[in-house]
Amino acid sequence: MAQNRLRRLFLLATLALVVAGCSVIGIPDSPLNSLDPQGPFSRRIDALFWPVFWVATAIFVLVEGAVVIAAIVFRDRPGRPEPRQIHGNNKLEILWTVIPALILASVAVPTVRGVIELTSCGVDAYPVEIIGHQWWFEYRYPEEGIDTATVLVIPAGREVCATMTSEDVLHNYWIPQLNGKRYLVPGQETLLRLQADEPGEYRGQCAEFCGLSHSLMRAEVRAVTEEEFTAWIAAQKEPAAEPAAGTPEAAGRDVFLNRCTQCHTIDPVNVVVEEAFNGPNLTHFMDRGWIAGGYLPYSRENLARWLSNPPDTKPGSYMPDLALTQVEIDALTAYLETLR
Ligand code: HEC
Ligand SMILES: [Cu+2]
Repeated sequence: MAQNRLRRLFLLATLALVVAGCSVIGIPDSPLNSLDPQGPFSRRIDALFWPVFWVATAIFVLVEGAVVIAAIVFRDRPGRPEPRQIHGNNKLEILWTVIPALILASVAVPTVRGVIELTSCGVDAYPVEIIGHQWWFEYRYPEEGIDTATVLVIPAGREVCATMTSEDVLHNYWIPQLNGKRYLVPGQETLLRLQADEPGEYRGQCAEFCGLSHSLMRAEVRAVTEEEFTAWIAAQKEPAAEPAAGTPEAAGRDVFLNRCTQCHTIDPVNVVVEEAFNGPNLTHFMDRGWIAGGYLPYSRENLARWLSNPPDTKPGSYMPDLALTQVEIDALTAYLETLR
């Protein structure tokens, strides 16, 4: 008796957990809601998902209902004769082969059409490149020569065509409100169409397990108006401002020159030769509002935490603990904050 009650409680608790996992709506730090489309490509998926979901639900209710009714109506009772057997009834066998085949075909046609539509970009789409790294996303704007990270800035209302690849292992780019997920494959190129109806911030997450800090590999698409986009492009093309001699910012630039140039570019201070474990381009670091692949929001405390021991904050991070002193961290912070 007590054991039964315990088992029931355990089942209920498990169910509650599962359901809680699905309810991302309204929880501040989990805006990965694929049931809230904010652009034509996610809407295309949504428009396929709901009819299929309701057809599947109707079939489930019909089939399970028939099983339950059959089990109750035809259950064994003392003295009851065996119910009529229908095994080998050709008419029935054909019927329940043809009906599911028709249902599957009617789902398959729009699905295949949708897959084809979602995997080739429109001719006028704005081109960007997305490169996966353990554990951050790099973005390049080939028409502009811009190289940035974590936050992909796009013009709202316009299609963006991302050509994606990976520097190391499999990653997967997923902005639930804008499109489904798509792999980033080393040595191959995949395409992803992105479009947001309205300006806004759309959060994302690497959706393929890619090592220790996979869950901390986040992304964001920031859709802006056409005017803001033009201004953003112009600002990104500007080199970083040179700090005046003798200021804390200048001291920070010197620490950067001594300790960081192996992995990070700040135009016009240095240029890193492309290698496997480079870090993000820091020329306009402050524009992103995030640190370390969109995992920590920007704040002085978080930057100090990051610089003092990156792998402690983000397990396995390829930015090593450089044993920086507090003085160096303060100087770096002053300098990095000028990189807008
Ligand atoms: C051996 C290579 C390496 C060195 C040296 C290095 N970094 Fe990094 N850095 C990285 C990598 C890789 C990342 C991305 C880590 C991640 O998100 O998982 C990173 C991330 C960062 C970020 C976060 C950037 C963003 O947009 O998310 C900052 C800031 C940063 N590094 C500053 C520095 C500074 C300052 C120094 C010098 C004191 C430095 N790094 C030295 C490899 C390096
Ligand atoms: Cu990943």
